[in-house]
Amino acid sequence: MTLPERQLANAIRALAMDAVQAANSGHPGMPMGMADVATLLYSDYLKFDPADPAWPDRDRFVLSAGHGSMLAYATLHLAGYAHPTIDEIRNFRQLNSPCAGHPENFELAGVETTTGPLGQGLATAVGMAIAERHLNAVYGDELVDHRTYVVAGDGCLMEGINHEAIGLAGHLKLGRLIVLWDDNKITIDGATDLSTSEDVRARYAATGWHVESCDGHDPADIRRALDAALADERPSLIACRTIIGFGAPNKQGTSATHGAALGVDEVAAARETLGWTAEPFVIPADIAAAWKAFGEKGKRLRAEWQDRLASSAKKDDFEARIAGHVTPGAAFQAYLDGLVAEPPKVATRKASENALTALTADIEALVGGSADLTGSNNTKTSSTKPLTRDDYSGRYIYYGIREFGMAAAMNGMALHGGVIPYGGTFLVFSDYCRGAIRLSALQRQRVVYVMTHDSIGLGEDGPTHQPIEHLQALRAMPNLLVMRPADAVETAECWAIALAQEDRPTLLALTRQNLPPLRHDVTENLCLKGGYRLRDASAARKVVLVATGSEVSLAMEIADQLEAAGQGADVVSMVSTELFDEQDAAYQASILPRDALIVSIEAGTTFGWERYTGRDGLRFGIDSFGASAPIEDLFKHFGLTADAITPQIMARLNN
Ligand SMILES: Cc1ncc(C[n+]2csc(CCOP(=O)(O)OP(=O)(O)O)c2C)c(N)n1
Ligand SMILES: [Mg+2]
Repeated sequence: MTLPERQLANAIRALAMDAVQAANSGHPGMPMGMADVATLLYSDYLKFDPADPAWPDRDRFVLSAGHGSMLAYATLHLAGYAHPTIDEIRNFRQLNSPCAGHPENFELAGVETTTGPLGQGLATAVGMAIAERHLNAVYGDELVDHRTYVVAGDGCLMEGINHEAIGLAGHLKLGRLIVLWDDNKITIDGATDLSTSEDVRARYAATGWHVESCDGHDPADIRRALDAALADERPSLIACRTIIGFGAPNKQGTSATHGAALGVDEVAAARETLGWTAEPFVIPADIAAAWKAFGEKGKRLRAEWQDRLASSAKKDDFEARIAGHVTPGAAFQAYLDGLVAEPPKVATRKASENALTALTADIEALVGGSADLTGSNNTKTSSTKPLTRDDYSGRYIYYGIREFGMAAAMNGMALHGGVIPYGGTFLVFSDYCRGAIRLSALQRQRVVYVMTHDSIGLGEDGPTHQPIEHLQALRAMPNLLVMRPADAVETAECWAIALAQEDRPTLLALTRQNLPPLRHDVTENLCLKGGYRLRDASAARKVVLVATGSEVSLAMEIADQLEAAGQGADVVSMVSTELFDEQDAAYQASILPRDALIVSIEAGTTFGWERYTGRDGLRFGIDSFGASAPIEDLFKHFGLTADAITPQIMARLNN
């Protein structure tokens, strides 16, 4: 490097303050503070090739402190990625610019993950580091050998998810994970000593991490710390002591630089202080050339990697693995046929395990796990041996009691590629994962959430464990497929659908209690329609009973009673409202005809079911918290029995 590092870093500072000034919105402090660290990372450490941002063996760079998005946009631009262009940076935070307020993985190649909700970027990076080690164990150093770098702020380290994430990473000894902490002692409200007196280094050390500190504005010291991190076999935290807003003479070191434009005068003063004479959005040619040269090493490394791949016996397998298009194989078909031959009365969580047993045998990319509920979620199969610090080739992760950490790690695995993650907990604890489920959906990632104990049907554990509002709350989330199968056949169909969703996560809501078999044909995956007629009315149709999961068999009982009273009733299994909503209007009308009384039955909130029943329909569910009791008593107590429901439907029909 012929230019002083400081000048190269000032290119980041200038772009950050000018873009934020132009938008009159954004966060200049963090990019200006971490510019020196980022410059050294890009010049000497990060393995990347701007010509192929998706190169599977690239290092992953995660900007966990997503508010500092201009750091990501500036470095990608300067390093020579096709995007963002300088015009796109000029339009920072404006409609149609890929330079969104916070980095979005679907806007820019090179943004490895969407960040902004503090702490989650780091937790996602843990999943990337797990996927890297796993694929390394499967394909060897010659095809998979890269690192995951994270830039995280005080906020990322303060969030609760941070502790879940580093606990998992320390335990699994993810030595290729390096977190660069922007230790600027400032957050929005002011100095960090307003709200914390934690010894962060000690916490990381106690969690099995290697910890370094450095002066984040001294390239030689940053280099020393990074070299020490590379040499250590534990995951590393590097506390980079920095000054937020470095270079803005009157505002640096204060929260005033955190999240607002510096102002015209302060930007001018910063130019003076930094010795930066170029006009806004202009990068002097020598500095631009030096930045572009950073990618040269990666270009060569990628070419060498490409050669190794071309001559590898594992080439086809590896490429298919990264492409990630999977279809259930022979074992799965045999399992389906067995369900028809001998229909089982099982809980859908058990049916899920049975489907998974077949799927994990055929599909190596599936990596499962549970947040300490393996025996309850039924997520482990004979094909998935534990993934441990001593054997990363395993395909089952004991996440511990870390639901949020698990969900974020699964996002990281999916984003990394080569792995299709699924993981379990109780449905009620989807609340604990919700922030990460939301990022699965926003980032369009194939993550499968196996959420069992999906209603009061779990019985004695009581209201803290009984989901009420969860199904509808999850259905309200865009781009999340929520599926609640009614028996073993539907559960298998749901799994096949989940694996085919390359651009969205799926959440399977599964029962603890046994359910009778309802489907006796597997020629067509009926769950693909989201809602379908499981049973036709015998008498002239007056009623359509729309139920999900465990309540579909209840609807069948009610239909029997209605038919006995001369009232024709269809039964619709509404396994996924999202998929049903995607069907054409004619299909929807054929399933939910306007001339029938539509009745919804789900052992959860009735909120939102008007969407299908109309205001004139009937909705049966639970609009309070549950209770602790045996299952039969609970369904009776909450009025979810045929004997309680049928008379109410009859009364409405006779009205
Ligand atoms: C989960 C979450 N909570 C709150 C915020 C809002 N927020 C954005 S940045 C920030 C302060 C973060 O402080 P720090 O990480 O030290 O960033 P710095 O001010 O040093 O740039 C907050 C509270 C957020 N983005 N995510
Ligand atoms: Mg800070």
